[in-house]
Amino acid sequence: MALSIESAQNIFSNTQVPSPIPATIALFDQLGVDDQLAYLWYAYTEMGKTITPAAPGVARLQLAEGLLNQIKQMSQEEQTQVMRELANRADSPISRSYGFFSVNTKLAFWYELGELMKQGVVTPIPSGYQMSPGVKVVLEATQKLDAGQQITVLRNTVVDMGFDTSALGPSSSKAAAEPAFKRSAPAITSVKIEGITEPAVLGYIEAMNADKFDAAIALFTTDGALQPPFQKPIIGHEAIAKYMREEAQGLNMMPQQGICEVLPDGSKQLKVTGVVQTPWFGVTVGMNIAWRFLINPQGKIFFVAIDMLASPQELMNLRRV
Ligand code: 45D
Repeated sequence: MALSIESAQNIFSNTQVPSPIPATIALFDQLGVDDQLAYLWYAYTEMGKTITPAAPGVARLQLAEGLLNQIKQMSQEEQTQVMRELANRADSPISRSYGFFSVNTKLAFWYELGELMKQGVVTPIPSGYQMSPGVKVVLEATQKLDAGQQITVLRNTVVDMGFDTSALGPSSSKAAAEPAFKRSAPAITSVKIEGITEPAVLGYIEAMNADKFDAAIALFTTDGALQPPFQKPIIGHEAIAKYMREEAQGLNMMPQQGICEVLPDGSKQLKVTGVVQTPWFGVTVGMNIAWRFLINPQGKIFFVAIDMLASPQELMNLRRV
């Protein structure tokens, strides 16, 4: 029987629990634009403290420099207006340029803007702003999340800002090469996962922990797919490679345990749980995640989904039913 991505998406579906992350983002989406910016500012002043200062990197900040310089020259009212346009996903020149940034360049742009706010060069919250009760509701919902979930909410809101350029095709100016993240610690070279001996899975983690994306992709079937948290599957070597270069650099993957089941046709489904660290926060924030792999009878990865766990208890949830 041929494997299908649709059926692969449903492996171990009985162990999936609704995530509080989209629920929190849904509350955020209901806020007015000034309330959204205020919520993000309060949330960021709490969580942003542990961002690794070197993470944005000089090369990446250069990609955002043009926009940041324009904003620095503006009056306070104009600065506030730009931030509203970004949050509203408006079709304005700055919001369009931002929309073409990669995920990490968007984060670096806001990181630097935050620094400029601390220096008093850029205005944080509109003058005369009055907080509505809804902001408190979203902040309280956010406080109930673990640290890894909180930074995911922050990341996803930043990614969603700016004009949606996906329908416009690639940027007219030559797409900038994605700068590298510096690894602070040497890559973990021999991976051990309790309950797992599958070479494709161990090889995948080892390659990803060294940013060897070509080696990781060689483990996939040509029609293989990778499904990031809260996203649709990314299909085929080229698309997965592009995604990994933009979003999977510098990650520390620490899988802990897993289960493997052999299916009648010789393919295998595996679920592995563990912790992932992003180069933005280093060792200070761990994200509890699960990988769900479908390996074909020839030992190649046909599908892998990465899911954020709803709670740390889910790390141990490897039962089948
Ligand atoms: O003034 O196996 C605001 C894959 C506005 C690959 C701001 C993966 C107001 C395959 C915006 C708030 C990648 C899928 C200022 C595995 C304001 C694979 C500034 C998983 C100043 C395992 C805000 C990887 C700022 C995972 C600067 C799960 C916010 C990766 C910065 C997860 C926020 C990574 C940052 C995450 C958030 C990174 C830097 C969640 C970073 C989050």
